[in-house]
Amino acid sequence: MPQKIPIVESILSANDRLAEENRARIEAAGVFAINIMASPGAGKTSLIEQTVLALHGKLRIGMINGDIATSLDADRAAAAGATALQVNTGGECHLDAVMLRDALARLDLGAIDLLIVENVGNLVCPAGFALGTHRNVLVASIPEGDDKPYKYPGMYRGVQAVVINKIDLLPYADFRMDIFKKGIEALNPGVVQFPLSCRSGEGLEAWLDWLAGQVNTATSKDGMEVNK
Ligand SMILES: Nc1nc2c(ncn2[C@@H]2O[C@H](COP(=O)(O)OP(=O)(O)OP(=O)(O)O)[C@@H](O)[C@H]2O)c(=O)[nH]1
Ligand SMILES: [Mg+2]
Repeated sequence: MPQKIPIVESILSANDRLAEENRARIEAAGVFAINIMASPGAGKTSLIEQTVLALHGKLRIGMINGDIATSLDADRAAAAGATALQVNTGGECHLDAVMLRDALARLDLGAIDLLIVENVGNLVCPAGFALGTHRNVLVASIPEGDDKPYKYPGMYRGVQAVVINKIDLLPYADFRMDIFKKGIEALNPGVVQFPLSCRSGEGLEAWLDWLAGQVNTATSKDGMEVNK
């Protein structure tokens, strides 16, 4: 049994090394990158669509979508105005640094300011694989329930922002916002949170301001500040 542990560790450290190479490549192009993670259907692509539409003319946005199959989400991001690329993982439940490296080779980084990676819909696997992005963002949503921080702590611990999507559904769901936020605070004290609705647009402004601020701060410095 103990022999298995070093193997897992070496896979993860190989991934971390590649993630650092990805980051160097992204930064050399002056691009800021975020990794969006969430359960299936939480609203990752909807948030990307709204972000691309709202920041049109201010930031040039590239999108890499990781999905098990189809190019539906990359098509949606492209229709909103992003330079979008689809990665099909062929069954894998997450993106890893190798997949991102191969995708980066196919994307013109010189033509974008902000890269948004949409990870595979899953609240467990993506948290274990660094990609080389500057920020990890979790999209939670009201219909998933208020117990998710308690049940999926790894995901909630490893992010620098939490979007709480579908607040338009609050009147129809037994979602206790205080319990939910308490769970987040216990795992990731002080993490920035954005309750919003991609459908109604409520709350989107705060998210957009934060994101644009992150991009501007990072790209106006010599070298980017990275939260792993
Ligand atoms: N009511 C409501 N529905 C929303 C909102 N945001 C997204 N949806 C709906 O939720 C469903 C899933 O949204 P997507 O953006 O495709 O979710 P996703 O996380 O990208 O899904 P996967 O990529 O399949 O994991 C769609 O039917 C959206 O229209 C919202 O704020 N309110
Ligand atoms: Mg999607």
